[in-house]
Amino acid sequence: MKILLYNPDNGVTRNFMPHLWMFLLKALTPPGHEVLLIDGNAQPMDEVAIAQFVREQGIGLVGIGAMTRMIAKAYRIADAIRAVGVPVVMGGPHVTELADEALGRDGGPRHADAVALGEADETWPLIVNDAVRGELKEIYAPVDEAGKERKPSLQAYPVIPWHSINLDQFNLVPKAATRLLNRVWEGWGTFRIIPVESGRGCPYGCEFCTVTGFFGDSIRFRTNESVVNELLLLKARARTEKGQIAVFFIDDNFAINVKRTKSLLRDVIAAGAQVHWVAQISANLLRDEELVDLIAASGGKWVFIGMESIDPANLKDVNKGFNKPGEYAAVLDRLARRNVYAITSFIFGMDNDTVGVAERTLQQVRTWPPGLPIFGLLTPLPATPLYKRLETAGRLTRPKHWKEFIPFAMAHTPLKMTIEEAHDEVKYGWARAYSPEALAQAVGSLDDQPLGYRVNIFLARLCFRGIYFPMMGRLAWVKVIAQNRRTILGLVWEALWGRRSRGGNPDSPHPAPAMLSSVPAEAATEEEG
Ligand code: B12
Ligand code: SF4
Repeated sequence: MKILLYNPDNGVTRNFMPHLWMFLLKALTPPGHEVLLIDGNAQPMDEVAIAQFVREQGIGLVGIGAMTRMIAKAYRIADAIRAVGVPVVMGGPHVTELADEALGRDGGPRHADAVALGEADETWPLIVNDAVRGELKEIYAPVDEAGKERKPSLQAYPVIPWHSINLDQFNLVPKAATRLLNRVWEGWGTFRIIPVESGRGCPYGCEFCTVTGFFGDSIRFRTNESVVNELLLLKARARTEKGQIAVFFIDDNFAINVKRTKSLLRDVIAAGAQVHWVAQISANLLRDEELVDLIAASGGKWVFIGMESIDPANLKDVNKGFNKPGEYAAVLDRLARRNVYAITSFIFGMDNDTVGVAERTLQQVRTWPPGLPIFGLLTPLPATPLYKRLETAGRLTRPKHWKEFIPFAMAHTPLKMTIEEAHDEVKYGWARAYSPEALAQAVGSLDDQPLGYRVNIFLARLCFRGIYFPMMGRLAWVKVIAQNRRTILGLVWEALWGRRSRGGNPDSPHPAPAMLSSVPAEAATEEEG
């Protein structure tokens, strides 16, 4: 049977990384089937196009996975596929919590023939076999013989055949640039960020998060050997195709068991399996100097830290009191001393937030080593403790917000500001943190570092900017490049003619362009609304 696994686009921007579930389920599919993957973020398709694809390809089963924010699109696509007579099975966090919605048992239309609840590592092969026999059940739950919930062990993790999987749709180097880059900068024809998991589960139970409920508070790990082998496979692929591969360890808290993380990173180093990697680690676990040494030595470049707020009252409200804003700066300095930088994630619209929260947050951010701040709004995801609290208090303004997904829009009223004010805060955060002045300041704050680090921070910021600012078309890129021309010129200048002393090198035959590397921090607050 031909099977299609499909992940809808997020409706806002192009995702920078493929979704792991598709590769994992492909690897877990019983032999004898052909599995095709389409990630809507890389290959956008509408309902008509996907229905036509399914018909033309003779697909016998479609699996769709989606987060809450993509579920409306997922349902539309599922409807179109079912209309041409092909069964659809849906999985992932949203339908796990609201299976009745997908199955049309809540009074609404039916979108899926079957739903896979929770982790589907063990149920997926059963689903495929049932589909072959035309005997799909409505619900597949990961339970043992006694009907008790069973979380899959990750000890016998499948080998994802990264060496042979077609990853054409996931090259971050734009097609137009591939040929040029291949010629002038060997080894940069492709650049892919690949999701790898080393473990699952997080016991912290933050109020807005689905992870503790979904993966359970029992933490499970793959063996070090299986993770190391996967990294070696990816490294080998990058070498053969003369491209770059970076890994995103998608574990919710990569250092949740510090002892085990250290042992994994030591094994990575010993096996020569270092690749550049990113991982999510909570700030409290980054107090350990030895851990941070190992992060840097094993290829760690960026750590995603869910800081959420600089206000301890907010953190306490959402059960994240283990985050201590007072130690954020020390944690980030500890990382930056090893040239590891942070993606610092903030949530606005929390109960203790008032107007000006974005600027207050940015004032702190500007005192930290340069990183990639990101801003979102507190969102009541189904089945989270937050959802229940707001529902009970009658504060949900759009209780089924996912049915009509609106990016960066609140679904409840914050306590100390209006919904519009919360929206303005998030816009302000993105606009100021990624203004040309802020980008120049980030590059300038690394003035004592080699050029490579500054280029790295600049490119990372430029690309990350696309999470909020639409940068899909060529025109949008041209505009961004024009806005940031002074920083770009400064970096290019240094790459071509070497480092310029402050005020310009009097002996240089080339007059130095005005570099923005010395733009004062305050300038970053004076642009774009
Ligand atoms: C990596 C990641 C990202 C990446 C991008 C996603 C990517 N390309 O992988 C980044 C960092 C960009 C990201 C961003 C966001 N993320 Co995110 N992310 C994750 C994370 C940490 C890992 C996802 C993963 O690969 N898990 C491992 C795989 C194996 O698990 P899985 O996807 O759940 O798949 C299993 C089952 O669900 C099931 N399954 C899944 N799909 C299907 C389909 C079929 C057919 C079947 C049968 C089974 C099945 O089988 C799989 C194997 O057991 C999860 C948390 C988590 N641990 O899952 C959050 C998570 C998915 N993210 C979440 C959220 C909310 C977001 C953001 C909205 C955050 C924000 N406020 O900005 C953004 C939105 C991004 C966007 N694209 O629009 C939520 C989603 C909750 C929900 N109900 O929707 C999660 C669960 C975390 C949380 N805080 O609750 N995210
Ligand atoms: S620490 Fe992160 S993954 Fe764990 S419960 Fe909190 S938000 Fe979710």
